[in-house]
Amino acid sequence: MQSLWADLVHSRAFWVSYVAAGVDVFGCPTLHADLRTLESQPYSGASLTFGFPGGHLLRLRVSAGEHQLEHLDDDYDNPQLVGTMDCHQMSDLFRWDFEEITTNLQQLFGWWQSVTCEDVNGDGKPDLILGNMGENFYLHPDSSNPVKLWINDFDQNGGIDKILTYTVNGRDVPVFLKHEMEEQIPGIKKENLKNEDYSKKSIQELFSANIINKCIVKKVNYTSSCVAINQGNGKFTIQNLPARAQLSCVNIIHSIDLNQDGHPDLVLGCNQFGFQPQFERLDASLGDILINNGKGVFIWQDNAKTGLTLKGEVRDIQEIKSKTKRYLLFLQNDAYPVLTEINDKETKVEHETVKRSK
Ligand SMILES: [Ca+2]
Ligand SMILES: [Ca+2]
Ligand SMILES: [Ca+2]
Repeated sequence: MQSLWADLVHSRAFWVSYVAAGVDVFGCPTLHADLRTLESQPYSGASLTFGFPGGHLLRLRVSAGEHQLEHLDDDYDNPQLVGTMDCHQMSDLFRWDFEEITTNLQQLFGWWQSVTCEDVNGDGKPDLILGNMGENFYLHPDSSNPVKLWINDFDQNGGIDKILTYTVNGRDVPVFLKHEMEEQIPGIKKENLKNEDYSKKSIQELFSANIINKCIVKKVNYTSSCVAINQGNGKFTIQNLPARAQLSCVNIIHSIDLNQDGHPDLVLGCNQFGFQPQFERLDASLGDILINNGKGVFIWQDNAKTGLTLKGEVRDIQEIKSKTKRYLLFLQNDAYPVLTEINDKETKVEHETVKRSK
């Protein structure tokens, strides 16, 4: 997150960025930007940015100068502000002017981890590649069985709490067990509820209507990483990425024409380990390479072929060019960066761990 904002502050291309923002399932702020596209847009006046606080498409007019962005960077680090932030609040916070556009993405509430903009089918309209939690996570919400995050001061002790629920037979049932809930919301211990009774109750039965009605409720109904093909006029066709790319979350998407056939391909950085124990880790990806068939359909490449063996939590991918060669630098959480040389002919990369000199 820090590096992203550093990019925003130091890049004079911020007004052409694509931003996805929202609050993730654990209440953490999520904000993602793609700064590479629409570079020919003018500095001032209206510009385009897309935001996804659960599927909303926003048009952003940025009038803020660099000085203000530096100020915003400071603001963003304030946890009280970001804790319940959505894009409309961001608008106030950042003094950016968001205008909502009606699209068919508005029903697509994901655990969005990343977004990249690229015209993947070559029709001249920019499409969106959206990194999500994938299809291998502990919770499997869908459009009729959403996971919800309920935010309120449930025990009225002055501190904001959050409760995660999933849908069982149309009821919103807490994900966490009674003792786990009590750790977070000690006030509910006073209820003296038996484990057996607790396990049968929905959140609406555990708390009064007065509290429930005042909750901020965020929902997730879609976990696949996907490509949103832009049909124009706010209409997007959703294509899920291949099944093998759904085995882990997609933290970072790097668009690059790996095989030099004129069609943008994708390199995905994946994995997250920091979940609560019952959710286990998302660690099934070694880094994914997807080759574009020219129509925006991506074909997953076997790691034995691509040479990628990234076992860590990949957080960023940067392209580095020399006069004759192309490289990808993978940054992994709590691990050495990995530098790979792209072998254009074989869609293959050669690994080299970058170690700090002592
Ligand atoms: Ca397109
Ligand atoms: Ca509380
Ligand atoms: Ca290609």
